[in-house]
Amino acid sequence: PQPLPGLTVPGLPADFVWGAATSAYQIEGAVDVDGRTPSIWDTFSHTPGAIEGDDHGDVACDHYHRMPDDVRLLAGLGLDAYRFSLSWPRVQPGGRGPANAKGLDFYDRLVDELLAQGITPWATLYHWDLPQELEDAGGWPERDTAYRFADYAELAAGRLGDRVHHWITLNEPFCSAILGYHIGCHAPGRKDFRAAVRAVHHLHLGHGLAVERIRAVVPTPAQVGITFNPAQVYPASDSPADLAAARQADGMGARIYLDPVLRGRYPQDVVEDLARLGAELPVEAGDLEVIGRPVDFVGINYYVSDVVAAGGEPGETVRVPQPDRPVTAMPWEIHPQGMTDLLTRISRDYPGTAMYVTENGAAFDDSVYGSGAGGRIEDIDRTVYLADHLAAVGRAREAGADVRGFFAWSLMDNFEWAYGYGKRFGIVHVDYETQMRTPKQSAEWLRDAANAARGRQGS
Ligand code: GBH
Repeated sequence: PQPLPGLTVPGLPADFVWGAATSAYQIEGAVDVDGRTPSIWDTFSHTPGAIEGDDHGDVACDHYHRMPDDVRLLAGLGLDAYRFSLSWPRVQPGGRGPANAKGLDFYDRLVDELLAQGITPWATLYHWDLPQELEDAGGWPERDTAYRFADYAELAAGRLGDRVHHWITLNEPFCSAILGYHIGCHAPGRKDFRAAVRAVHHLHLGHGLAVERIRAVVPTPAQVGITFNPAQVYPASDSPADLAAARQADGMGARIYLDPVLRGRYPQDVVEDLARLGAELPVEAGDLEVIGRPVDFVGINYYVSDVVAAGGEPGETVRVPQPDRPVTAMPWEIHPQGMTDLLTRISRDYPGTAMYVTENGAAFDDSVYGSGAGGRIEDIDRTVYLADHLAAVGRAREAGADVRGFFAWSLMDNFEWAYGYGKRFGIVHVDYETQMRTPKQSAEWLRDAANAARGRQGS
């Protein structure tokens, strides 16, 4: 059996932020409680065949009803910070008009419980659960959705901003736009590339408008950022065709998101690639000033890297599997060095960017020993995965990247989108029959590694 990784992660300073993350639809359940209306994920998950096993988030981890216990659990893990998301249709049913007091009350109580336990709340405003009414009006491909998002951001930040000082506007706009509107494996399940490209721009616009509205209502020291999952691309060979494919994949997977927010413009090569594919970013005068407003940090979610080659058709790129890399249960390839390369590359190409790893983690088929309160989950593979990726963050820091924290995905097993409940990313096990939570060995390791880092003199 593999030994537990050591607790000392080189390169992480004493004030490094250690946290865990979740999102609303993946854990809350209570989908029709206290005035919440459906989001695109309610509709999508109840579409037969859309989700593995036809699973849905109606109950999920029942976190809406178990929140105080879950916060106590989190406190027991000794982490500094908790990243959660707000359900837009809970806070503002239908996506328009006044706030729903009962919906906001839930997050108000969550924040107070966290602060009472000494845990810093990090609030994500949009982790993919668009109110269904706004999708019915056209969704993110429509410009109006960006304005609706800014209104919602102001409602949420206005209520919580006296206590929540860390705000993330969007989680992974790539997934919202491309998986939701182009590939169709995520809500709302559309398959329209041009619409997806419009969605990219309107997500960015919504972000920029929201940054301004949040800053207007949250007193200093508000920290406002956005979370991306930028592709980390390597060319399959040095051939001109593969180098061109890698450039294109990097443009569509990383720079189309990073450049407008961090440089205030879209990359010209991406604009040209899109034009060849018959798509266009619907940029209007002034949009890029709004989108390029300074952020305080960028959140980076990292799971996999991509080796890319030229495809058969001109302009086609293909992802080349790397059989020598071990895989998780997804099965996604494990490549910690990709995290180092991604973080150092961002710090080189976008100088001065403060980063937090807002998600990293893995699904594995956990072995559960015993049951009930005496149960034990020795998830050595997840523990090693987290340790190897934290070490990768340490190396990026030593190479000069300003990475200030790491949030494990996820605090607990939850609704893994199109994969349903069969894939478990938690550092805490959830028994979906009883809703019992059991911290896994990885949670204990993370707690001890965080403690070891805090005990060290600054580096
Ligand atoms: C995150 O997205 C989400 O923010 C979170 O809600 C989710 O639970 C978590 O990840 C785990 O999935 O097939 O090898 O090419 C992750 C986005 C997009 C990352 C698809 C992996 C495909 C890998 N993912 N990508 S591969």
